[in-house]
Amino acid sequence: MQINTIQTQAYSDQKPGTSGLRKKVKVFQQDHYLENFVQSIFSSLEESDNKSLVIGGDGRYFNREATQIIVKIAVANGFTDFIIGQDGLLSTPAVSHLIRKYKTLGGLILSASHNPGGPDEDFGIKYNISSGGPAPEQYTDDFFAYSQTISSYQIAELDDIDLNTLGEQTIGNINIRIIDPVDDYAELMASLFDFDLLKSVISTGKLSLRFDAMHAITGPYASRILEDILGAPKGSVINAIPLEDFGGHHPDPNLAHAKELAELMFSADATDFAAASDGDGDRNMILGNNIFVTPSDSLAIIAANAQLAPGYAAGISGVARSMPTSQAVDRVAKAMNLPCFETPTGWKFFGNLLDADKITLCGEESFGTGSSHVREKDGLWAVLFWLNILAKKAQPVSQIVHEHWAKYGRDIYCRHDYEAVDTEIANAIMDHLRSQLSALAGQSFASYTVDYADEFSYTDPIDNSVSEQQGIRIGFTDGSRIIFRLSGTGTVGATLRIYLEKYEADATKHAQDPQDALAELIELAEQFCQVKQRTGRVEPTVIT
Ligand code: VG1
Ligand code: CO
Repeated sequence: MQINTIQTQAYSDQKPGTSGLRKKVKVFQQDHYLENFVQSIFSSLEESDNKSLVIGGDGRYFNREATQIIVKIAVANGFTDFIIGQDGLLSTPAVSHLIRKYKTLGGLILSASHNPGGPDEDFGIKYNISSGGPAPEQYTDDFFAYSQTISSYQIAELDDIDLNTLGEQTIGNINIRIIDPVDDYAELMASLFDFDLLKSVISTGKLSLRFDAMHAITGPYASRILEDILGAPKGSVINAIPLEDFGGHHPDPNLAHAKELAELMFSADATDFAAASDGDGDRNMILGNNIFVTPSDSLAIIAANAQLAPGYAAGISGVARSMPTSQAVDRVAKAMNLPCFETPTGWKFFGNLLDADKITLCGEESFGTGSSHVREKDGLWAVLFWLNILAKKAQPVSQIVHEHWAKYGRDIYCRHDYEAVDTEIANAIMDHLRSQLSALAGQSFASYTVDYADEFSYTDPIDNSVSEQQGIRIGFTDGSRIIFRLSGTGTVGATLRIYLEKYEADATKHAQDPQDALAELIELAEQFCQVKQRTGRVEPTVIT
């Protein structure tokens, strides 16, 4: 087989963010852009005898072309065994599982997750290591460094591979296995949850549900598991066909982008349970009849009820949450006498804790929940966990949530995002915040007194690696917090995220609307960061 060396020029902007390299499709389509980055990954990896890779993506525009290019570059770089999802499709958690199950060196995920897709929208690529988890910063720093000086890449002269036909294809010493994207994942889910119990309540209509796949990757997974295996009536999974542009929407499961589903759940036609997932299937939004469960509460409730699912009946070793995620899970950990870790934003920071069995469950406020079953957050896993809890407890979602709050108190929570802010203005906002930090502790603002104000820095307890500048935190003496950070997944300008949290022990105040309960903190946040004043915006782009 002919291997060609192609001369190229480095691009200066291939620095991976919170979750891989994300850019507009048009950026990826520039000459040699994708090739450069893929070669930078392979050239940065340590020499290994393991020559196998998993490849799959969320089906967005450019997924197929990118898959073909990656295979050819991988072959030229010595890879001989490939596991690829049919049509180039695999969800992020499914890739993580396949890497672990088939012990490949790693995997490439083609996705920009919750970002919109299409010729004028976003594409992304992420490398996962042999544990199944996202490449930690030591890796991504190397990829970036290599990409800045790359002068050539290697590519094999191969015909495009047939992505549609299941089974093995052999080309010389190269073995390519096209697999059903759902089979292995469905088997894993059946090993963790009580499928017989779930089937008995779902197929009989005792527990009605709606799942919005948002025309993204979880369509095939949810249709198979919820409808075919567990017997939910056909049509329970909506927007089930993956589309290259997600039907023109943001495949982002939150109250703003999964609006129809949210409206249904607050109407007379509400089902007992509803959920949605994102572009690549790792996020989840949980709703019950007349209630939205924040991701932070969802993590806490799953932790408190973990023993109800067979895969977790033996107990959990500990929990972790990203720093901006509410402290709801901390309260459960304390009551259960479990270790609880606070990590920077991004799933890669949970990897070491999971590998060392310091934690079993972890989550992020950004609609991400997961466990040690894979090394990614997992949307359908969270849905099945909730269904398992509902089936066991035989109570409505709202009762479970309110009883949880009554026991632990409620961490009233919301996030305000200002998207596509001019980068210079966004950086100036962060600098302005930094300049205030040293003087804030002890000062009072309205009914709040600042307890601490700092910039979050994380030392990984397993490998002692340090990650700095992971968000600005202002904590108050009553446990309330305001956190500011800039997104690392956006592709246009900068996105400022403001996270607001207030603890309420009094059960008579638990039914409050978060925007009302948090009004004073929302005003204070503006006073500290001046985002409205500096951008002229009157309100956040998205409130979740
Ligand atoms: C966002 C979320 C973060 C999540 C990341 C990847 O990052 O805040 O919690 O891990 O997206 O999720 P940022 O840097 O934009 O805040 V996914 O589902 O887009 O891979
Ligand atoms: Co995602």
